[in-house]
Amino acid sequence: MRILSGIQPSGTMHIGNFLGAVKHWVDSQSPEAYYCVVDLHALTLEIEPSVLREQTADCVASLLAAGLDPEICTLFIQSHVPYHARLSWLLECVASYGELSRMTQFKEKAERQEGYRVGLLTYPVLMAADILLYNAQQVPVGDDQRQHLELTRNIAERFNNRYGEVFTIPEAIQPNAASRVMDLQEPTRKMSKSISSPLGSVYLLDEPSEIEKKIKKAVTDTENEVRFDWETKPGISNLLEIYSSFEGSSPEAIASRYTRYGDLKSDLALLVIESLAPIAERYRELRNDPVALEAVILRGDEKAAEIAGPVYRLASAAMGLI
Ligand code: ATP
Ligand code: LTN
Repeated sequence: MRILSGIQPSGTMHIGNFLGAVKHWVDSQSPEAYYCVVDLHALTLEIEPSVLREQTADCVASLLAAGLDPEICTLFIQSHVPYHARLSWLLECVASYGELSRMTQFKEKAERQEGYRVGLLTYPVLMAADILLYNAQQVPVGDDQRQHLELTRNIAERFNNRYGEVFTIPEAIQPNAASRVMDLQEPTRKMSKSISSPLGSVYLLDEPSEIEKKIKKAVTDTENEVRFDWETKPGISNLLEIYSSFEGSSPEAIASRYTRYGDLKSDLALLVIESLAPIAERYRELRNDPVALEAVILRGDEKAAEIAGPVYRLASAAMGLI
């Protein structure tokens, strides 16, 4: 089963990225799995070049620390494989302005800034190129990316109908629990790298004391009943879902073990601290060895280009480029 997924180096990885996507990358890694750090996507919002450089290396080290094994799967950097940007242009000439301007993520991010970049609008076309270049059948992503996956399918089908069967039609794969981890301070908004309140996100590399503080201060409600119910208790339901995803049992079963919010929060803090500690330790080792990181990336870039090159050439020839 060919798999592809991507993550932006737009900030430090949080438990939403980990539980919603990266944990599943690790579980489904195989020689048919391709994972990329999508640095071109990170340029759609303002980012300092030196910061992007650092965060790209941080992101690679975090993915390896979380359990990706470059002996098993392929880990590469999007901008190092030139076919992504090239296919994106071809697909921009297949996608319509109307469908791109209706994307929820575009509308939310564009609303937050004046004079937003054109790349913010065309972002999902580049994502479609990432996926279609590898003939991916499955794309493990969090819930927020479902709409982009649907658009990718539409673009691929339109291309195939107009120019001949070039692309595989992919499907989104989502985790059972925690496909949408919410901000701890605003549990009706997703936990996010680029838009976040200081206490709202738990990062993979947070110190234990910070993790404990953030979970203990998580916004709940004024009732005093531990119950899994997103409608009326988003704060508690978010904590239960995070718990469930780290522990493996259902949120309802976890809820039945607690009567007090304080006890639930203390146990969850311990569980998260214990689960993240080995990742943080491996991260520090890897991040201090830039030569080894570079070797992993170089090899991944080469393996990725071997797959992407022929697919790009098929697509460009089908459209009439000589
Ligand atoms: P940004 O805020 O900069 O858009 P992000 O935090 O949404 O970043 P991405 O790099 O865009 O992170 O996403 C990487 C993966 O993590 C995607 O598969 C996405 O669906 C998933 N993801 C992101 N946020 C969450 C979340 N709060 N809950 C579950 N999955 C998430
Ligand atoms: N848009 C995605 C990141 C992303 C991606 C991809 C995910 C870029 N290219 C290809 C899956 C497959 C996001 O998480 N915001």
